[in-house]
Amino acid sequence: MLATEGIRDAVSGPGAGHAWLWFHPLCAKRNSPTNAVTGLLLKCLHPFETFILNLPLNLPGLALAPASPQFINRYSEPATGQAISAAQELADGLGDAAASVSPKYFYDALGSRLFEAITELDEYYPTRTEAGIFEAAHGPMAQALADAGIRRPCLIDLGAGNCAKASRLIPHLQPQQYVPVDISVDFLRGAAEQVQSAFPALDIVGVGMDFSAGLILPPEVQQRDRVFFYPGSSLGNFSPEQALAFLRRMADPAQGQASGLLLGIDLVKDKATLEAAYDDALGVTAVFNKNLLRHVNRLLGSDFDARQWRHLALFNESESRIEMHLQAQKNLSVRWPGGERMFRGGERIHTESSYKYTVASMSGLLRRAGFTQISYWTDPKDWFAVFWAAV
Ligand code: AVI
Repeated sequence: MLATEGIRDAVSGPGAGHAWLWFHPLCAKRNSPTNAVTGLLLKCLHPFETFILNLPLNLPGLALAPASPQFINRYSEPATGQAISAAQELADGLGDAAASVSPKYFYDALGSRLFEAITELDEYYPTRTEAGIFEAAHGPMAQALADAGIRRPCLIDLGAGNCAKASRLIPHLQPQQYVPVDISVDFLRGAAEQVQSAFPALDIVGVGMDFSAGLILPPEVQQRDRVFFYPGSSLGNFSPEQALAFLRRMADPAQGQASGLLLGIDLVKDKATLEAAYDDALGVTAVFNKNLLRHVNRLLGSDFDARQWRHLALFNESESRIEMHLQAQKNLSVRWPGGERMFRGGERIHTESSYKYTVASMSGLLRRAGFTQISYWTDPKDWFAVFWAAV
């Protein structure tokens, strides 16, 4: 009763009797009385008088348990009719003459934590540079949404991870609903719970899904004023053709139904800065790259030995992309149920491309995808850009 005592004292003076909280059942969100922000009644019994007050829930000192976010896991189900299983996709990529594994397989629970560590490295400038842009320009960004007629957006956070970036924006954009989406389901569940603790009144719908395979969101996600939030230059992990198709799906009224997009994208810069960002002195990115082999072993049943592989990160200037590879240190073979692959020493598995754009090339891509009213903000070195694009 500690929490209510503060309120009772504020209302009726010390020693005025006892107090209790009452929640209006019609306002209560499923399993979550604390979300009934609009309908909290406090009734204070006094030896001589009765006070009935309608108070907001976020009173200082009102230490109630936070609400739980809704969580919908679509990851084990195919996101489109044509979707193939992870094991089949992995076997196909490893069987190609130029072997590859999709970078989405970096993000098991350990991979997600390793990526968090990468974002703290001195060499990995994108995360803190982007954070600086959001910090400096959240006012104009909120204004850009308002200018597009969007006041209480449904903020859809693609590849939400630890939800840290959106959490910093939520107070400025005041979303009606927050929808963190990620393939790393367990990690996302924990992160969504933390956001809910920080914003108990916010309607949160966590969605576990592989959004690279399709952007049709569950019916629990609000259809009006959808603003996709795609920070961190994750769009750069698609080829430009895939990026265009993805942005088109986002803008499509039959799929993503976006009203707008807030997009963070890394810009072209000198090769040394780019390569250091993907091959840091501590070797964290190397571990992140090799952890993919453990994840593949679990999904495919393969017998990769991470010690036999070397991390490589190179800037391919003609393609305007950083490439990450795993290179076999000697001749070796890898087996999995129903398949096998021999790798010669020096042969590579292409694990990631991270495309770098110019402001002009990204603006062009957004326009071709159907977005209009494009604005952007950059940092003082022009290393990174945040775009706002309305449909
Ligand atoms: C998530 N993505 C945008 C990161 C990037 O920079 O391409 C992934 C990453 N790979 C190595 N370091 C970071």
